[in-house]
Amino acid sequence: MTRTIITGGLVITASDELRADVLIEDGRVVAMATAGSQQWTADRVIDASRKYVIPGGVDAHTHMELPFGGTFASDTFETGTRAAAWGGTTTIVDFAVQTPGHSLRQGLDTWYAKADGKCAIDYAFHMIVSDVNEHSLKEMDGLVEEGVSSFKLFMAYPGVFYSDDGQILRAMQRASGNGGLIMMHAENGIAIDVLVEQALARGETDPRHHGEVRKVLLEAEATHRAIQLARVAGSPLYVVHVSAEEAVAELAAARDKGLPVFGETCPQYLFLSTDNLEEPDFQGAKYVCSTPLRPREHQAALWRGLRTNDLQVVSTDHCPFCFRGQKELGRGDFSKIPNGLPGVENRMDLLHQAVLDGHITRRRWIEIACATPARMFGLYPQKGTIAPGSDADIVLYDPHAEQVISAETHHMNVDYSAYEGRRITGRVDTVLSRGELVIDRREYTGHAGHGAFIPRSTCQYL
Ligand code: DUC
Ligand code: ZN
Ligand code: ZN
Repeated sequence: MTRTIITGGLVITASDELRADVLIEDGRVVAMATAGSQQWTADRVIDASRKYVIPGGVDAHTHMELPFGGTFASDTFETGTRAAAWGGTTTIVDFAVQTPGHSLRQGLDTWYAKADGKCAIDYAFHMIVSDVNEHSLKEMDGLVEEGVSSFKLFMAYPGVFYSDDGQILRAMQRASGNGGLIMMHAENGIAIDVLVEQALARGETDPRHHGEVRKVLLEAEATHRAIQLARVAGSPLYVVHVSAEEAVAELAAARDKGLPVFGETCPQYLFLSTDNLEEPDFQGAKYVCSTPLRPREHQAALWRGLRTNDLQVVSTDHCPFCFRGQKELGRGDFSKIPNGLPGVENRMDLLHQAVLDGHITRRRWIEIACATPARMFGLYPQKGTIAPGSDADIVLYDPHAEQVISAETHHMNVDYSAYEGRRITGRVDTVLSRGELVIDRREYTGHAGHGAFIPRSTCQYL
């Protein structure tokens, strides 16, 4: 039996802040006590004075090695989970993909194989359903039993991931019966594709046009439609990567009616804007993702939504493509730029900066980045908190350290940073995953294969 004590830090969870010592045995938290009040013996004592002791981050939206636009997201499960650990995230929920014409089983098995033996931290899966048919609907039940209890559908990307309203309704009906949670990419992709074609015909080929054709109204319309379809089906709904004020308003109206509707936003929508998409010399391609970045006025509504709980989760939608060789596929045609931004390493730090900037409180930081994603996706209290019985996924966070985010120093396998040059106060110092040191005072001590697949229960808000 290995015993570790973390002493003298400020333990912050979604509900409490207290000076406490934390006792870990065999990978789990077994006790907490007022700092210095117990004479525990241990094999290892970790001094957390002047540091926060926080739950490891739970990033509920990543795409390691996602095939997209003729290429693959550049982080593997090995590089991406190592970078996540560097950034204080100890669990990711990645998206397994069903390829049209194939079963959910085949898609999920491909993702198990990609991740097996590669991960530095624990991981779980959602399932992207891109071919809703009698067989895949039946398969959803088995996946919920297996611990893959959430299903992403797309109202965007016709011909790739897209489902029509009838398919969406059927999947929602199935989820309402089996306890699954439907996650929605809410953009009207049929209308967007018309606008893309028209923009290209006018010679509008630069990255900024990606933001212009993917209109706020088409996000708001799809969000509204997804909510109504979920009501008809009697299913809960989780809208991913919410970027527009008008989409937040749709979620808020639904929640005011008491509907089981949830919303996630991402750091890129909180910290970046169409100003980035407009950067010259094709640099805007670095910021092409969908939903797209919005004019900066939308940021206030997103922060407000996070404070009022109209938005509950901040995940990254980490989907990195290198500028050289990948984003460049879209030179001369913005619709060929692979969609996605890197960020799995930056989320906890950016949100800590948001605490200092007065957008959210410290406990809300932990709630939106750790506790709520764990509850939303059936991982709590194993993940997302520090409490007796929880996995010892713990971050020692130095709230006073200064850092400048840069591709020169980050650990993600991508040749640029979306936050290049941004000054952050606060930095991860030490990371434990199930009691094992993965980062020890800014040294990587983890290894591929430590991370385990974690089967999930169903959404814990229902
Ligand atoms: N959006 C992205 O930006 N990348 C991958 C898929 C998605 O929906
Ligand atoms: Zn999406
Ligand atoms: Zn995504």
